[in-house]
Order: sequence, then structure tokens, then C-alpha cells
Amino acid sequence: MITVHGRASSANVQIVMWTIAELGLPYRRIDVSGPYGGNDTPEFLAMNPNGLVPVIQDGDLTMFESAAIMRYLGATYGDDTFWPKDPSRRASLDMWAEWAKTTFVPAIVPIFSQMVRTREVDRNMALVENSAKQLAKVAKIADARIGNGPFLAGAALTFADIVFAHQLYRYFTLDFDRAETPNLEAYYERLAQRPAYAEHVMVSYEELRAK
Ligand SMILES: N[C@@H](CCC(=O)N[C@@H](CS)C(=O)NCC(=O)O)C(=O)O
Repeated sequence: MITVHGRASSANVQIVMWTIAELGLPYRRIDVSGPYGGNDTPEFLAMNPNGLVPVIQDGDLTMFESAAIMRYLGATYGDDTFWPKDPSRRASLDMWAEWAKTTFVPAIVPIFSQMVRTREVDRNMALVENSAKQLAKVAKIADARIGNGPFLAGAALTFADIVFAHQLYRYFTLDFDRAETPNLEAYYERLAQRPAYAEHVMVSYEELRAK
């Protein structure tokens, strides 16, 4: 049984929860951070000195950093499709996973932070507009990569989809000017049919909205 510490509305917790659900692993999740608090206690800081979620415990192992957790789960419990054992097959997926974490996700963050975490009167709409232009370039790269898919690496869902597509619920539900990306849209619609994605990624972020 894997224990996950972190609220369901956290995008980084969603990386872990979607992985767990796709791999069919038993888990319990404890609401921590954001409106739930609990991430500044000595017990929590002993597990993650950064005071951030997610943290998992699996037997004797305790770890933080969502993408590292996903890689641990994939390597330990994933099959050869989700987590190819051959390093050269895995490398090209990992390239897209890393691109997602370092390029796609940071391009969405300023928009999320303005449109959800900032009160309407305090929003910097010039920043949103500028970020949307940057994000459009990145979204088009994803759109070209996906093509007819159906997944990022072709025929089957892999760990690279998790690191990339856990942001698509936010991407497609936030109110901003999106680029035209028909392949990306079709990919998101396919993912939305997956029970693991619908339950663990398409999670309301209203509890994070600035009041
Ligand atoms: N690089 C870390 C970032 C973790 C992170 O920033 N977590 C956020 C939630 S997405 C957090 O714990 N924020 C504090 C809070 O929600 O109280 C990871 O990928 O796990």
C-alpha cells in the first residue's frame, strides 16, 4: 500500500495519482497542503524539508519530487510499455517528459497563477497575454509531436504522457487565448475518456481560487 501525502487539487500530486491509477496500485491519499495545511509540521518536514507535496511512502521508502516519484513507480511497477526497460527506447520518452516538466509546465504556471490564484481586480492581464503567446509556441510543438497519436509516443500511454498531459485539464479549462492545436485537443479528449485521468487529473481547482 502506497501512502500519498498531498491534496488532490495539486498538479504535482496529480502526476503521482494518475500514475498510481494507471498502474492499478493500492494507495491511500492524505489531504495535505493548501487549504488543508499540515505541510509545515516537524513530521512532514522530516519527509520533505521543502514543505511541498507530493510525498509518498512505499514500504521503507519515503520520497518527494513528483517526476522522480513517477519514475520510481514506473520502474518498479510499470510494464515494458509504460516504462521501457531498454534505455534507448526509454530515452526518447524521457526527453519529452523532461521537456514537459521544464518547458510546457512553466509556460502554463503564470497563466494559472494570474487567472486562479490572483483576484480579478489584481490580475496582470498584460502578463497573461504575453504568457499566452509564449505558451502558444510550446503548445504547437506538442501538437506537432502528437499528430494522430493516439499518445505522445505513438500507440500506447507511457510515463511521458503523465508528465505532459497532467497539465491539460488546466490548459483547456483556464480562460485565455489558446493556439489552434487540433491534435492536442483530440489527444485531451481521448485522455478524458480514461477513468484514471478523469478521476485524478480533471480535478476542480476552485479551492485554490483567490477570494
Ligand atoms: N518540484 C516539486 C514541486 C512541488 C510543489 O510545488 N508542490 C506544491 C503543490 S503543486 C505545494 O506543495 N505547494 C504548497 C502548498 O500547496 O501549500 C514536485 O514536482 O513535486
